[in-house]
Amino acid sequence: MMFSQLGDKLQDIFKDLRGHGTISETNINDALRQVRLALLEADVDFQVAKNFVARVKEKALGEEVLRSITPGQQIVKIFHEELTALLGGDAAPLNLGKPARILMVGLNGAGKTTSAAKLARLLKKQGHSPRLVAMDLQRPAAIEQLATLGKQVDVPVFAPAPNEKDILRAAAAAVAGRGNIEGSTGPAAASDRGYNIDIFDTAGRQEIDQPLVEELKRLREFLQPQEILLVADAATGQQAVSVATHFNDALQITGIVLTKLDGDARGGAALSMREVTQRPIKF
Ligand SMILES: Nc1nc2c(ncn2[C@@H]2O[C@H](COP(=O)(O)OP(=O)(O)O)[C@@H](O)[C@H]2O)c(=O)[nH]1
Ligand SMILES: [Mg+2]
Repeated sequence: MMFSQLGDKLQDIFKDLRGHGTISETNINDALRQVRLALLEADVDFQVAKNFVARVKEKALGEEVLRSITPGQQIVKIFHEELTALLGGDAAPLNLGKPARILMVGLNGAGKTTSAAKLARLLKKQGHSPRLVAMDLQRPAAIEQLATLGKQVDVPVFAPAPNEKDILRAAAAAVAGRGNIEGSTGPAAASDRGYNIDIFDTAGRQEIDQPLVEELKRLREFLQPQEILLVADAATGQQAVSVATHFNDALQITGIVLTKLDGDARGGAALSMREVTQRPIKF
């Protein structure tokens, strides 16, 4: 679904190419130009699209391809291989080594809180015992939101003490189990309660700024999470590259979660973010 429009366009271009018994450099250049346009229309970053086309061209112009009996098909095959590589092949699994901690990061409204709850539901379905940890201390409503979602997916939620503004103190309390776990009667360490995965929902910003980066870096340092997932709205479009680059440089993310694919996103953000971070799309 993510690439349905792009997929249709590419199919048309490929059909054209396959139809040629002999193939010239002009045919290839025509096709490549169309592919580049299709990628740009799908909101793929300009440089990412350019590099992709250059890679395909280099391979496609190889002697063996042009002299083969079915040059069109050979070229289509190269396209497929490079597209698969661009998309990162199969979905990468989560690293759930101990202590299994997953840090959700991203801009405001990207879908961190929603994705945290969705991920908790998925892990629970797979037989794990996840816990949601509210680490967005910017807005009291954010903790409420996570608590509500936690109830919906039937996963316990750790809420920091009211008015807590110190992220490390909140994180320490969460890890030690001090604080209000929704639906529980008293404090205890997470492991004692049988939770084996903690999902940390963090605060975002409208734009990446230094205080946000510093807060997340401290949290990362303290928690040493196995997974740092950048949550990004699939409709981010051309902003995707700078968002992904900034977060990855600051935090060395381990994967990307794309949200709102049900909307009118053109999907190109996914390709761009994967390419510039070299990190897999995990969800
Ligand atoms: N349609 C759609 N809406 C989503 C999705 N994920 C999040 N949202 C909505 O986007 C808004 C922001 O999500 P939220 O999880 O609060 O973002 P956060 O600020 O990153 O925590 C909320 O209204 C969500 O319901 C999604 O996959 N599809
Ligand atoms: Mg949130």
